[in-house]
Amino acid sequence: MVKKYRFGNPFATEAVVKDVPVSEGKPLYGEVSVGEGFSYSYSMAEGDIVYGLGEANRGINKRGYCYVSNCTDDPNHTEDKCSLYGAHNFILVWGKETFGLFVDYPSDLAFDIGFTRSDLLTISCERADLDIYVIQGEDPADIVKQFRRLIGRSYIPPKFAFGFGQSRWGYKDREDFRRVAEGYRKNHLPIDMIYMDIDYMEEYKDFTVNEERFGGFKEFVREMKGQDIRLIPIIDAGVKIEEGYPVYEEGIREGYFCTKEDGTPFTAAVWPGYTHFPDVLNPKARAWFGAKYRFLTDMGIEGFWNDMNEPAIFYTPEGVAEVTALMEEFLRDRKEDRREDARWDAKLDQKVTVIKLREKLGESSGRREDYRLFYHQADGKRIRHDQVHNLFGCNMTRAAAEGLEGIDPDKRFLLFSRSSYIGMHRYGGIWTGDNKSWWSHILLNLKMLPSLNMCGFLYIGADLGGFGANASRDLVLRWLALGVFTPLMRNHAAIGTREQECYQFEGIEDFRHILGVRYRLIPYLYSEFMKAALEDELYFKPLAFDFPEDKMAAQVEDQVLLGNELMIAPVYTQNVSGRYVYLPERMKFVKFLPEGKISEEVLEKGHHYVEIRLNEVPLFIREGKCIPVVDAAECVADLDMETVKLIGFDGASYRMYDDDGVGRNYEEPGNWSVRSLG
Ligand code: MIG
Repeated sequence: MVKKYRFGNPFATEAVVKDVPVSEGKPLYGEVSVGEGFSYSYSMAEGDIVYGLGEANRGINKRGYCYVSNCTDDPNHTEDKCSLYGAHNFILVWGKETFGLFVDYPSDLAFDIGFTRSDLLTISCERADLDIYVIQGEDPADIVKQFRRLIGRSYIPPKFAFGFGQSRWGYKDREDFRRVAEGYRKNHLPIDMIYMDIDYMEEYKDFTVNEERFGGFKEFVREMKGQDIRLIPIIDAGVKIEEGYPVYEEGIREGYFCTKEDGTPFTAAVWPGYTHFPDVLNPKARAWFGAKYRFLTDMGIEGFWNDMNEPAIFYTPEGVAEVTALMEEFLRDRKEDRREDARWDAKLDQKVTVIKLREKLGESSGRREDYRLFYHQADGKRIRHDQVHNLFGCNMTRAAAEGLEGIDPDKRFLLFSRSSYIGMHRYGGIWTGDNKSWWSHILLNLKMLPSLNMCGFLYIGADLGGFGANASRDLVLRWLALGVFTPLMRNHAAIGTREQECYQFEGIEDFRHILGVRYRLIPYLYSEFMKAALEDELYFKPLAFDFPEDKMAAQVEDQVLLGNELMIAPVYTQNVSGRYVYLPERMKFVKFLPEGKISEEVLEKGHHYVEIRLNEVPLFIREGKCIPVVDAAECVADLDMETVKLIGFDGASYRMYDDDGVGRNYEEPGNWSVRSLG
């Protein structure tokens, strides 16, 4: 059962798709205080678990820390960070009372989950204009399912998007892409996509392709497709200010950009230099921006990734003016200081100026003040950006999804975004942004997976091998062995870091093997994804969801269930030959061995140490279940479904899904088949 409570005059975020009548009185379970801002607090029992928050730092159980929903372009995800790129305000409290809570509020929202006081959960924000949904149900799984029904069906990508993709910031011309394609195809490393980062564009202008480096782009897209490789270009949020650039000129003419208080377009510097932001909260501007994707689909492009849509701001003219004024003050002070009668307090003033200057320079990227300088035309009125900040990326991706639907309503496109809000899960997937080539980020990647699913995001993945910093061979292999299971499987790295394409390392056969396992598992991964999407289920879940009585299962933070048949437990430590796992029931420990063989060993419920070499992909099949595996192929189109066989427990059966991979006829009964083992 879902109850909705309304405070003040909330902005229509469109996160929720179901009509829920407003309940009177105070929200269930918690205490509310409205005055200087808003807060909801709930007193937690010692053993209560708090799940949720989607793309957030720290554990699967979120207790013991603070989180702030505030979409932020911060590439340094150290343990102390409270805000990442997404804002996903759903939590699930499980214990003394068990309930779900969704706070529909698109600006800064703070979750203090037993940080200030270990038994207190507090959710607070500045303005008391919000909807709170309280969800009651039989158990956590039921509550999440109800929440997912509330927010609508998750985005479903085309089947090729379950293949592997290679990316790197820095590929700049046809030759670079050909080299990557060759590196994969020549070495028989499976691949389906190569991602195009900002350098394919003409001076970072959206919906352009650099003529000199990519002339005859359509032909090039075809050439790559001839090798079963799809090119997936990036689109950035900011539109370059440049006379003669049609996107800029149309946006100005039609008034489709975000404006300043005085009504003139707001300017922010990002990759192209000074840009304007399309007002994606304004339905007309959104339709206009979305239709622009046609420029690339007309050339044969079938997928996109939307970046910089927090929106990221390097600096604004206003911020530069402040820094300049401070700089001038500093120089003036210094001149005075050189005079012989310089007084002591003048020196102190100077010191203060230096400190201020340093602060200003340090914060000039993503300055909070900048987000108060511009406005949207949304919901029939003008609204200052900071009040709806967390909706920008969501609506940029909605623009793209609706645009693509207009271009070809019968076709699924690949689409994912960096910034997001709940509601965006209906339009695209997400990647979790700039991580680092750190072992701890493999674990962070794992921990976010079930939380993201609870919030509706199913097509998800991290930059495998790590974006920033230099990756070692073993780290890339271990991370890929986790990425084998994430719907979005992409190796991506930052410019200036060590090259980490799978063919850059010694012992390429190990990489070939791990990517091969991904392809062998696609019948299972695709089926479980479709079940999760069509039936509002979880693709990844915490162990405790299926083993609610098991006290130990609730403690496990480094293993998750995948679909209804598997448990995964990746290795995320360097220089180890295996790891400890906890089995909440008897399972088959399965390893895909490099020789193409599969080893199976039944392990009893309890704790085990399992050996997992660098070139092995481990998984655990649950008691009485089985999964389909197909022969390896080098791209999704080449998977031969005739070779599907089952592995697991004798007597088990499996319900498999398959379709043409591009259409939207999900409900066809013929898409399902049931097979049995033994
Ligand atoms: O300011 O386009 O998260 O994946 O490679 C950096 C360059 C902009 C950030 C994205 C990253 C991408 C990079 N972008």
